[in-house]
Amino acid sequence: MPGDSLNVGLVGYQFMGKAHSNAWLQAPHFFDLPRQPVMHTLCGRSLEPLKATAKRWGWKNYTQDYREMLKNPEIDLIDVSVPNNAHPEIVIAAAEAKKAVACEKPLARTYEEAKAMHAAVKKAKVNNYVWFNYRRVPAVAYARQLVEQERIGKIFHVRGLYLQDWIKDANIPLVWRLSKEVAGSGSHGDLCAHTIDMLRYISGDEFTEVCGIFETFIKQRPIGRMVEGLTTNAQEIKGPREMGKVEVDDAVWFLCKLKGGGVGTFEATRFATGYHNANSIEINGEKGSLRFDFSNFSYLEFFDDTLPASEKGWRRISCTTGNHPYAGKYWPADHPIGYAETFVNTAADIVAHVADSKASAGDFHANFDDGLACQAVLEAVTVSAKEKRWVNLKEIK
Ligand code: SOE
Repeated sequence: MPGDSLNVGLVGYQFMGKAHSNAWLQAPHFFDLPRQPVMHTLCGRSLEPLKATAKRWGWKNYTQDYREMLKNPEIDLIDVSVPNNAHPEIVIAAAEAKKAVACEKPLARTYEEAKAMHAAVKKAKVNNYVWFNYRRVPAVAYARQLVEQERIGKIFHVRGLYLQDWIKDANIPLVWRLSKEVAGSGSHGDLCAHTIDMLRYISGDEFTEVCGIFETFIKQRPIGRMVEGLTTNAQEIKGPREMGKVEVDDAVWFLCKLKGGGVGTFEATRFATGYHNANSIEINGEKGSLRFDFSNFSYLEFFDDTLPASEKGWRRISCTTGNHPYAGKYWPADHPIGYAETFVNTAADIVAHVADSKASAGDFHANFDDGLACQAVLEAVTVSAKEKRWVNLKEIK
């Protein structure tokens, strides 16, 4: 119903909470939306930062108990941007309360948890969304269009790399992203989840078998909290500290086979000195190749092998024109958007989908089907690394 509002309750206000707050705030400024997202309630554990964050971003209310939001009939959608161990309880309760749910990636710590969350949204028949925000980089969405237009043809190779370096200092504490109990895995669930999803999205292909290895370079770290985001002031925490065992991967590599016959290599690490957030993917097909690198956010590289030999070469396409996905909503060509807008684009697509599931380009992706498919790949790699063997996805599902 055009003109209606969409009341959002957001759980979590740290790094992702900030990205989501900004997304709900900005989406109606750039997109003509069929419903108006209203930043109804922000939920978090610690009262003072919660109050301050609610005020800063313009959330109308705040609460320390997410169940209050579930009881409130005014709230339409529960947005979950808390650490992974808290996803299942909140998502399942929100579905049971018949709220639409938008959950951060990875869906959960394990396939079993993700399956229960998936079953809950299916049973309750509520709209479900996963914030795989890199799908909504214009260049990534354009890559998918080129695959759909059969410009790449049969896929031979895929190469996914997600490189960070923020924990290579041994003084960085055992923060939640490094806790098996809280995060489930390390760089694997945090970073590979994105690349796995990007590959599924761009290619429309599915993983069938994987073979992986994990490495943990620093086995013990001081117990402590991360301030926010991916940084902590290591200077402040030097000196004698209680140490804890690192039980997650610092880095992961895996090989994969795809349903369409292609093969792939993936790597994710938090120890790639000099790379703070380098997310890249490359696809080589029969008719052409695609390359996306987050550090060149606005560009998609395309090699069209169907051109006459004299015209062949890598093209660097600036995905900022009105014809490129999302780009026309913002600024004139070559006035680029960035990381924050991947969340704004996601929020806009969610609102359009909630308003009218059929009119808004069919099924919304990424939904919980996609979240669960990604989780199956994550789990298969985990089993493979543990048991030192190839694992077929059928063993997991
Ligand atoms: C941390 O490693 C992180 O913030 C991920 O959790 C995000 O999903 C990614 O976009 C950037 O890195």
